Amino acid sequence: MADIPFSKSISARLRDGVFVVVIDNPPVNALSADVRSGLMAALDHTASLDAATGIVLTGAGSTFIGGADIKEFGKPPVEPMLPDVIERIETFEKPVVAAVNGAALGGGCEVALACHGRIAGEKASFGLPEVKLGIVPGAGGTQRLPRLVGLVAAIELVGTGRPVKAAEAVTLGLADGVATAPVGAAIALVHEASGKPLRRTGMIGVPSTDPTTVSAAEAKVLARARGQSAPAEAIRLVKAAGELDLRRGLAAERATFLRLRDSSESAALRHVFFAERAAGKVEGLDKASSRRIETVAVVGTGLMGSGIAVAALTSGHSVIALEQSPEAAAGGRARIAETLDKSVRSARFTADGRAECLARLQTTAEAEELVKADLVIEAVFDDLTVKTDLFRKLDGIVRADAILATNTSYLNPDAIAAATADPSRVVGLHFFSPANVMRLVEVVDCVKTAPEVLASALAFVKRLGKLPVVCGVTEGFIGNRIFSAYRREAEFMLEDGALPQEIDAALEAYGFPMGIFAVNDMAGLEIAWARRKRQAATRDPAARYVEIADRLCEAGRLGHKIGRGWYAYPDGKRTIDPEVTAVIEAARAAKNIAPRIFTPAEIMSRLLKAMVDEGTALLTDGIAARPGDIDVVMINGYGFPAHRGGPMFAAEQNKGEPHA
Ligand code: 3H9
Repeated sequence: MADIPFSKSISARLRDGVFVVVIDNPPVNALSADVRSGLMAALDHTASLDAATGIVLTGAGSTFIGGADIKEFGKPPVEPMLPDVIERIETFEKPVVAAVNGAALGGGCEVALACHGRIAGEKASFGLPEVKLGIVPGAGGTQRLPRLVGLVAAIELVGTGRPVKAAEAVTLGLADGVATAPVGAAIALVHEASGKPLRRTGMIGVPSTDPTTVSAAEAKVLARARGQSAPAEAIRLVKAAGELDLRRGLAAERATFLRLRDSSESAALRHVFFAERAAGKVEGLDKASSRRIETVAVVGTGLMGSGIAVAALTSGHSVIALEQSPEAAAGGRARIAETLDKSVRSARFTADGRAECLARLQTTAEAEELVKADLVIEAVFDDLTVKTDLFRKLDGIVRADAILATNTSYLNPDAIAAATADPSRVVGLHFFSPANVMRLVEVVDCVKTAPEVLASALAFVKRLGKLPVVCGVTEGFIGNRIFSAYRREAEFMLEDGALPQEIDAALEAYGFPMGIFAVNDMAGLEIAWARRKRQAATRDPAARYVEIADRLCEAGRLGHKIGRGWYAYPDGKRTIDPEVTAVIEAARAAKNIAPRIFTPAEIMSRLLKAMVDEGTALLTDGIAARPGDIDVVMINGYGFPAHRGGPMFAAEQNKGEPHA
């Protein structure tokens, strides 16, 4: 029997007496209007089709259903609405089983939850990630999930948006089984369920749970929610599932979904979603020209180098780590193994995976070994002479088609590239520390970088599972340049009357995990101090310069690791230190500045303006391609709260007045 089309993206075929309905709406089978109407039509058709015992729902390609179509948000609603399709599935007179071939997310998970059975393929995952978009599930997720997995697991999954893989889904009771061929197994389940009372999820009672355990689960999720409202709303609705009947629970959920969908928090998070996907794209760049990178060499195995090595190993690459001596190479191997161990301990990685990674790692002190590398990333001391010497040497060793990447944070990569005979093969890959954890990588398109080298670097960063943002050459690239600008503004305010703890409190209330002075303490004050000293000779003497940080460094206050910086850290706890206040007051007195009071709103307004002004300059100079790229960098590298959308988005929303 041929496929029967029900809409552009829905078709079905009878297989072993079961109607197999396939959702084919690339790229992720989102539940667009055409999918919803096609599903309704397929259900109507099957109801009257005597030859069909029931339905199996599955997705074409590698996704089951990626959720509601986020691009439809904010547009006039088009019937049928998703909750109606889902109700039709749940109340359908014949068995409907989901064959979950890939990700079942958001509305996709809600469709699966309403089916009378769920078979997970080996690549399946289930998740309700709506809170990450500033909303709650809007088609029954908060009401049906706790009926299958209980309140505690539902609070965690809905409150954090964490997806679960096939095996965990079965353990939780979310899936009925895992199969290599999920459609076949789902067909068998339809036959098994036929003629028996159907298991309608909405009719199942929510298992009763000890209220203390529920409160503990709630507190754990809310502790991580940091100023976002969606997680608390999602938890309230999950708990309501234990108290209200399905109809009233669904009505409460829908009302909350619609309210949050129109909120500024959700608009910001949707902006971030699309900005992250746009960031790695370069207009006119031929992705197909990228070279396959299998063997990666990392030069230097300090904190950054070993983190990069781990990121490359865990994403399936072979790694050659080069050090200056056999002893240092052995030390590097130990550091990489220890980082892998940590990943195993924090469940980011399995013990088997660790052993397999170490088998793909070669550590050496012989630079000639790098002839095997497709890509060499240097992560040595950030000094121009050290790096140019290294690149000159590498240039004579590596293959002609190998790519050379520098991980410099502040040096000019064009100057590093100039040390090679072929600067077109040089690109910047600015990782953030710890490089095996942080997603952001600034991919620096140097003046002479060849397009295929840039395309290869982007593809490599994506294969690492990381988030590439392309930027041009400028001191500090996108992130550190903006960071420097707003740190300068923070220091101006210090001199004018604000204290570090007041500035940090304003940033933290806005949603930053840590204020800028606390961040400086964590990073250590010595690197920026060394830079200031380097720049001293060329600094414009007429430009305002705040000396407070220099005074702290001279007093040995180099940050958290020695227990003293902008704060004191007795027992590791951040504490206001009168000695710092005295240094600040002395600096004000030396310039005859009469301190004034700053409100948190003024502090934030000035810091955001500094970020936006610098961001605008980066766009004007062509260093960043889109305002969204700047937002993505600040959110993923510098703790800017995602639910504010990034500095450029916040400024745009507030029409020139960036403080929301
Ligand atoms: C929801 O469901 C609400 C319901 O509770 C209630 C409704 C009433 N819509 O990430 P990728 C695009 S809220 C539209 O690179 P991957 C994406 O922009 C939704 N477009 O692929 C990109 O486009 P482009 C809850 C979407 O393989 C392309 O697809 N669902 C959607 O790395 C490829 O994306 C979510 O939050 C969408 N829902 O990962 C899931 N999703 O090529 C969000 C993706 O033009 N999606 N696009 O740049 C994801 O997490 C990942 O995309 C997924 C695939 C894991 C599915």
